[in-house]
Amino acid sequence: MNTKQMAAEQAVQYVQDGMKVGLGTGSTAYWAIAKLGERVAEGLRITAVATSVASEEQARGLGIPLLGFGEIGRLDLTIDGADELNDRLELIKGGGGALLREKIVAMNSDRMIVVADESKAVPKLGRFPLPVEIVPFAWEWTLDAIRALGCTPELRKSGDQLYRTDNGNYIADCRFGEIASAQQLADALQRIPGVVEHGLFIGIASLAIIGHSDGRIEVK
Ligand code: ABF
Repeated sequence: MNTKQMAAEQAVQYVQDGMKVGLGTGSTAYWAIAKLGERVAEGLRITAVATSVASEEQARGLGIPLLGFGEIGRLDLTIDGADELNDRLELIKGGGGALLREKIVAMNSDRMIVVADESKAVPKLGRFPLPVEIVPFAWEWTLDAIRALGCTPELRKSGDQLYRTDNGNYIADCRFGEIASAQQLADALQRIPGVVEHGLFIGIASLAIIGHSDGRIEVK
């Protein structure tokens, strides 16, 4: 079993009968959905919403009952991956481009468990470029405003086209280097009008489950 699978399967132990569950996105969340599918086949009764089309299709294929956002109400638990996490359970997410949907789902959940392998755990956030979703209108000005916060932003590409999120927006990948205060940076980004959302998740994850290559599963 790989380290991502170890972490993801441990997280699924927190899912109880009757829960409403948010399904994350990415190669770690994939294993959580796979395990949930097994448990549903064994009789676990849950309902779920997904943060991406890929996760939705995986869940549907496994027979996990999916509901619309208007039907399910507040979620009990979301299990999702991250690109980086620190000891305060502050996260960088959005490497896969779904940060807005992931944040909406996580913030409508009573609990979010982040699952990751050991490579994602860092003392300080910022080695991974912070994804920031911005509207296409006047993107040059928005990029200037982000740059003024002390980073080198780069618009994400997909082949020779600019990458578009599921919401039709651009992603600026922002190299800040070590982020001294995630909260201050989040506040500053939120004040820029062209910024739709950023990949800093602060005060959202309540538990992190980290798989280590020596077989240890760390819970924090
Ligand atoms: C999602 O998938 C994203 O927020 C993050 O970018 C990515 C992590 O993927 P993986 O688990 O494949 O590293 O959770």
